[in-house]
Amino acid sequence: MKYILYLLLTGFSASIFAQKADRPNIIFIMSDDHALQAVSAYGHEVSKISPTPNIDRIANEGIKFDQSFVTNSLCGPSRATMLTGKYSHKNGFRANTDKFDSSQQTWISLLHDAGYTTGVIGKWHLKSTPKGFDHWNILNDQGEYYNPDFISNGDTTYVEGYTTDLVTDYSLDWIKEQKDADKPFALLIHHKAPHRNWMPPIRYANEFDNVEFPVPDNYFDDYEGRQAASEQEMVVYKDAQEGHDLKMSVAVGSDEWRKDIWPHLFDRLTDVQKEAWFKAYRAKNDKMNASQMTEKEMALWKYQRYLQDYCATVKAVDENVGRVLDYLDEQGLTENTIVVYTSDQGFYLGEHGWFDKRFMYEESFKTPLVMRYPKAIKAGNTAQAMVQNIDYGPTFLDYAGVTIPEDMQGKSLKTVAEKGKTPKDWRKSVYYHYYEYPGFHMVKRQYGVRTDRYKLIHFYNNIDTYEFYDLKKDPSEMNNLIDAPEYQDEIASLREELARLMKEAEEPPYESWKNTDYRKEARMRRLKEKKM
Ligand code: SGN
Ligand code: CA
Repeated sequence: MKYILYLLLTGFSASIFAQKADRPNIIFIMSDDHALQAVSAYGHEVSKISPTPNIDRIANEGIKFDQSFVTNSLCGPSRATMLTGKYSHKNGFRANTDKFDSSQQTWISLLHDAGYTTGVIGKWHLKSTPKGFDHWNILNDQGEYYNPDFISNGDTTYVEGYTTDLVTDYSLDWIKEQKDADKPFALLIHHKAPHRNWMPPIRYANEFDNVEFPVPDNYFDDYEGRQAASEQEMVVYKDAQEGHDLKMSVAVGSDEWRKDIWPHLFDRLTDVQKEAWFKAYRAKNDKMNASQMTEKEMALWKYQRYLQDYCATVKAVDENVGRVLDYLDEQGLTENTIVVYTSDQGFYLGEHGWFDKRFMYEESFKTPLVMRYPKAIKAGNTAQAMVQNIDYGPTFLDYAGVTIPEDMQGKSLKTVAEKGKTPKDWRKSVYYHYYEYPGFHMVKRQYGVRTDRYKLIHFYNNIDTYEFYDLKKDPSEMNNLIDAPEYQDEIASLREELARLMKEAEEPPYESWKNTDYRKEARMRRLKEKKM
């Protein structure tokens, strides 16, 4: 008896408590398509008009990664990469048409096996059912901004409300259930916003009506010397739908939207929500319809409307990040919880005239990444090490004291996060590969390498062009210098570096994927599933 009491008072109880105290909780907040130009911690012009004080809090109380990249700038592929710590060709999810094999190893399932309680709430977009999670409550496919369907354990529930708020409500409820448990927890909070079609909550629908967003210098880019860039379909003033995307009404006095090929999304609003929506947009739409704009003026007007709506959805994301941080403070959980904020990729806010992502150019290749862990990470640091979304899994495993499997291709960010400095043996370049062509926005297939200063991209499949940029002299990537005599040595060494990276990543031979038909593969898969 005495012995049992002794065990209880010392070793046994201590080991349980030590276990929980030694292993941090993890809250991974990811939004969808959040450009770092719209995170004020990064200091860009847009975010000066539309600040994100709560996301900045994570940066100020932790570390901000200035050189944070994705491996494939698209939703599903990025999520699969994050979960597995592997490039798309290794985790099998190359394009949004793919289906994630969720029986494969993920950092979440490893943490689960190691005694963590795990959950995911919000956008999933990987087609297969989440595995390795004690709790999952996910949006249907892309998810809806208003009154979304949530799917949990096979049951679909229609929930009234604004999705960014709901995802947070559910997340806080779940954290509440975990906070006093003996086990640490890991929660993925995945927002739909600020993904297209940028529908703000009513409370912010007029938030940016009276400001002027600065127009990027290359908004009217002519794409000279860049064939792939000239053949996409993601120009704000050409390809954004006037109804669906820009919420423009047909005429003065009418609330009816112009072109919207997906009207079911707006139709989800209740009559009360619709009335409030029309009230918010009517006057500004009437003003637009009453004015006589030239083509150029209209293109600029569309840019303002795009940014107004985009930033209004961001404001709600930021506000909801604040709710999570406040809750951690209230519950005394801040100290022992790692909080990460990131996006599944970057996004164009009018640079090159665009919305959307996919290209290996900086705006969509980069993604915001801030991380806080008061126990181990000093406040206020900024990292210049090149990091990628393959690194997140290894980082969380490292912090949880779980062995990082050999086949994870990323590196733990623990040392970078804690020292702020780039370790001497850190990677000197990053590899990128985008596959989804043909597809939405018709961005060509491409792969490439980026060092701290240079970038080489090969566009392939139905095109065969190379682009080379000197990012120091040309940060907006307007001058393709692939034929410039003074850069030929640099280009040759970048080609070598690219080959080395592809070998290291165990990318199969070029000929084996150059012409893969991803859409056909998806059709075959669906057919097979139907037969089963
Ligand atoms: C939807 C969007 C596209 C977007 C893809 C992929 N159209 O199809 O603009 O590129 O998703 O985005 S929408 O009007 O239906 O929103 S991703 O983030 O899921 O990869
Ligand atoms: Ca996305």
